[in-house]
Amino acid sequence: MFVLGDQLSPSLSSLDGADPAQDVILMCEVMEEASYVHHHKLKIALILSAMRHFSEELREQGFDVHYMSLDSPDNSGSFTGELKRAVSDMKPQRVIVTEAAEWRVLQAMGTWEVGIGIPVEIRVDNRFLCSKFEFQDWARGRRSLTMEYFYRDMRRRTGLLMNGNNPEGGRWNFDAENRKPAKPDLFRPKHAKFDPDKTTRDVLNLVERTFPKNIGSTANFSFAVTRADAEEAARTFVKEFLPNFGETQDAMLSEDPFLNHALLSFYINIGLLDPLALCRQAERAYIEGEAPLNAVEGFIRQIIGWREYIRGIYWLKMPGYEHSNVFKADRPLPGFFWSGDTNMACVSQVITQTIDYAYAHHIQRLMVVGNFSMLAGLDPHAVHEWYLSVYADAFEWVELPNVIGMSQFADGGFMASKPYAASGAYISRMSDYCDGCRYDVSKKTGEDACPFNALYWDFIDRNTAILSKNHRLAQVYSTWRRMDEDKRQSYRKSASSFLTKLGRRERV
Ligand code: FAD
Ligand code: DLZ
Ligand code: SF4
Repeated sequence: MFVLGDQLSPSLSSLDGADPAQDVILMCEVMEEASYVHHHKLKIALILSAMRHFSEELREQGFDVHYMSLDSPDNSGSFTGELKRAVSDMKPQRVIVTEAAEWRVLQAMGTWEVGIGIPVEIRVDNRFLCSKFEFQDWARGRRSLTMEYFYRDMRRRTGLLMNGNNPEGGRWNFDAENRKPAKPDLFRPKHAKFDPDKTTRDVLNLVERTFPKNIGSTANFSFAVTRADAEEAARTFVKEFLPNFGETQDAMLSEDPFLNHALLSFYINIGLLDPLALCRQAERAYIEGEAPLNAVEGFIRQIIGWREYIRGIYWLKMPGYEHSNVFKADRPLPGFFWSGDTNMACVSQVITQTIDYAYAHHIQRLMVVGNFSMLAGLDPHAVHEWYLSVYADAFEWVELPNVIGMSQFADGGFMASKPYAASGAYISRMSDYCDGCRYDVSKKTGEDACPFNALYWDFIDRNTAILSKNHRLAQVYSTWRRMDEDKRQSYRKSASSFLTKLGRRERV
């Protein structure tokens, strides 16, 4: 059995029926995976340390695990190379794998049987609740792939928060009660943190030595790297944060980057936590009166709704989705994406936090960095590679549709019914960032005005041909057309002046 770095689950389909007396498990740290983008140091360290701990877990169950470390002189550097060597050393009768989560690796898997000359059985990844084929069936013949309808099917299918055939509380979605701004709260509990053990410390040294120029620092490492610790993080979330999860879901605070978010995506994505078990845990908190329905429904929707839907979209659209670019945007990423060094307090906060923790929550990713990237016309492929590099939870199957479809609208609206574009007013309403900003959010144009204001209208104006027929933007285009020409010109001028500075790499 060949187990990959995001397959660290005892329930993995490739391990189903495995017999410690005769089966051998192969796991390998390889340069190909560690360098297809310049991953954040914390992301590489999390995956390698969790892999090493999982290999120990398997050994404790009596399995013979062949583990190749990244710095071993024999390491061939690729999954295919390591599999070939293992097959030539051990002469197994067959190889069993669980399908890779990413298109790139699944393509390679498809070549293995011919390459190594023995049967390779590729099993479905049943940690996802909706298989690729079930999603294709759901999508077939629909005019629009609205997440909400997919989510309702998933509720019926799992029975989560269901009362017979009806949704608990009489409604499927309680978002109307969510999404409020937040106030600083010194008494907000702290998320679970874990001190690195010897195995993790070895990995941290390896990562600093091997990837000295990658973004971030391993000094901040406090992730769980074992199932037991990830489960502790999940318990802490459900007890301390879930009750307030919905309310502050869209809020952003300078001094509190995590608010009531789960900080569990990295553990779910590498297999340390089971998504369905986590949802059942959240449901139990509701049944036992420990968390309100709006919070629990909101959390469960993110996992059985958004997470599964995003994966379905990825497999519908690959290959080629990564090159979507409906707006033909081609501006390179500004240098501050790697340093946080910009006068825009919101962008600076989110990027600095990303460098520090390899984490930002959904609205920070969508409405600050993503929104800025789309309004400024940054090349969506470069934006995608940035997201894939900097977040510890970033695997292409989940990152790509979120970036290309949801945040950049680069697929022309296959996924989102309208672009998530917003002026400074939205950021000001949902955060305290504007209080400490060199720009004035209430000013619309000019040197001191919040750049998001002019960029927003410039984006609307320059993409009229693509967006003006979108009925969800009818009001926006009607406002733009009713503006007097001087005002429209001053928006265009302010945006152009900002983008010129950006192009000249001046500090903005
Ligand atoms: P919470 O906000 O507490 O949500 C709970 C869980 O719901 C998450 O752990 C996650 O498993 C799931 N979830 C919520 N929203 C989504 C979503 N849109 N897609 C998939 N799962 C979701 N998520 C990733 O896991 N990897 C990525 O690379 C990634 N890239 C993103 C890029 C952009 C531009 C955007 C807008 C979103 C991206 N997301 C990504 C989705 C979401 O932002 C993260 O899942 C979330 O911020 C993780 O933090 P959390 O565990 O505190 O989540
Ligand atoms: C992301 C990643 C990294 C950085 N390193 C490894 C590795 O050395 N070995 C491994 O098995 N997996 C790694 N991964 C995760 C893989 O990229 C992931 O399993 C594939 O993308 C399949 O989806
Ligand atoms: Fe961001 Fe504009 Fe607010 Fe500054 S004023 S923090 S740039 S939204």
